[in-house]
Amino acid sequence: MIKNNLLLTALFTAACGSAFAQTESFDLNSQRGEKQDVNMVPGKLLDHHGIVVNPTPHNLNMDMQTWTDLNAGVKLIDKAGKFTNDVNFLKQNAKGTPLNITFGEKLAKKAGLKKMVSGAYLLTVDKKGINIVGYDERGAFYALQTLRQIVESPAAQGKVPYLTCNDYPDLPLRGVVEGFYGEPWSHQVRLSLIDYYGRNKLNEYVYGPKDDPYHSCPNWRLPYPPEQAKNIHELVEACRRNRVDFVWAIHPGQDIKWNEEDYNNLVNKFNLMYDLGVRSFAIHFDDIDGEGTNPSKQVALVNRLTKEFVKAKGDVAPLVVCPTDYSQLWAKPGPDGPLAIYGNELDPEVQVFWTGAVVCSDLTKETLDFVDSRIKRPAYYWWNFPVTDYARHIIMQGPTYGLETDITEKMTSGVLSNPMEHGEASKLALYGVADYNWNVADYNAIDNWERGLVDLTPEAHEAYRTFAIHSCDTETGYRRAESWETNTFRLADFSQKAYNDLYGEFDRVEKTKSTMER
Ligand code: LOG
Repeated sequence: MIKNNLLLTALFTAACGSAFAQTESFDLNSQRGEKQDVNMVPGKLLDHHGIVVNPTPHNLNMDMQTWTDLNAGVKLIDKAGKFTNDVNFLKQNAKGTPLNITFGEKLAKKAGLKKMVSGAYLLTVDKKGINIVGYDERGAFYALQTLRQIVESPAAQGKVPYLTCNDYPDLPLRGVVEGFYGEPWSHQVRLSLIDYYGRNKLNEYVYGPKDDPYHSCPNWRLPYPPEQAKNIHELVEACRRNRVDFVWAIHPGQDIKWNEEDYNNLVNKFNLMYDLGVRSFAIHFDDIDGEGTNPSKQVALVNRLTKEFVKAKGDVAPLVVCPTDYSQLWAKPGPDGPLAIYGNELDPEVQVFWTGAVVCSDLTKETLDFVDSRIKRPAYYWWNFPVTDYARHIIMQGPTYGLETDITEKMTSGVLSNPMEHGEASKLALYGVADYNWNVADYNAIDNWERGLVDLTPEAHEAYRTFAIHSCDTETGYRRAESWETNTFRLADFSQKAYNDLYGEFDRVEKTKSTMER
């Protein structure tokens, strides 16, 4: 489905800021509307002294005078036997530096972890060797990611300074929703992205490509064909290796009937996915019209599934739901409105998505206040960035910004980015999403972007930067700062210097492609 028609209606709606109720005969464009003002990118480039870790850790203290050389290898002491495959960035050697990995709430308390949450860890390097205590298995895995990034940093080259890092995530749910219209990601791209999530401490991947017919209409009731089923099982396994929760989403709302038959169809499909290894599920009621939009029926369905499927299975995570009123643009605000029905009736364990003031919008306290007070829980922020299904000729490469830095887990359970159909090209934006979610107050958009460019293309980051800085804005929709270092001029203001500078930049742009391909 192409989404970039009728933008005028959407722009008009956004400009007027008026609530826009869903129309009788459903038209997706009636739900369009994005932020139109372009702000400066916040933050500034920092000097990391050659040690780069993403997401930015809390409490990383390094003694740059004293180093342990790991080039001779480490002696892994892994009582739980969970991390053999995660330390292959280091040589193993029975006589090497001890690398001791443990995890668990009790040990974490004893070790003095600063925050008792999933993903928290304490990493120390001293004369005794390397010691890792995770709050949970995920936390210990994250400590290894921090260690790997330090060891691989330009200033380290296989060595690690004495350090302590008492680190934890600010927001509990950090990740990606493959939730765009257009060509779903290939299996290979998904696998590459899942590794990238693990490396950057993202912990959730919601699978919900709008144009997968087995996720949405017409085939949501049917099993996946064998080849696709096998691939989904592989994604679940890849997520497990990366300590990422794979959430399989269903989008049944356009033709669901609120009867026993369709309830059973849904449970049956969930069971098929359960058999492929899926242990987390979401139900998306976005972008639909007709019967399926009924909020009381949606809530009753999710509550019944919680009782009869999630709780009955015992090893399935609480459900996630995207209401039809997922944006302030048309959400009915009243005490009997759909969000209030969610707040009053929906099982308190269920997570609820929200896209903000409009469809593609900044994360603000204001919009979280609006939604949280109605749904009576912290919203799960579905951030429509860097998605470009409404502007498909654009490859969004700009800094990840538009996220207020005084947000806490009491206001949102986390930011879930909806990327472009170009999965690899979305990694730069996700580098920022991961950083923001982990360490909200220290988030520095420009610095993150500069680091991300180097991380993704160490050999060609200058060329990538030239391409990226000129490929940020969507031109319509969610506007983004672009080309902010390039000065254009009127002929009347011509000077040789201004001309040379501009010409130089055009020259660099022209060479970008060949440099990057090399
Ligand atoms: C869709 C989403 C799409 C996005 C951006 C949500 C919850 N749903 O207007 O699938 O990728 O806009 O175009 C959407 O955002 N609806």
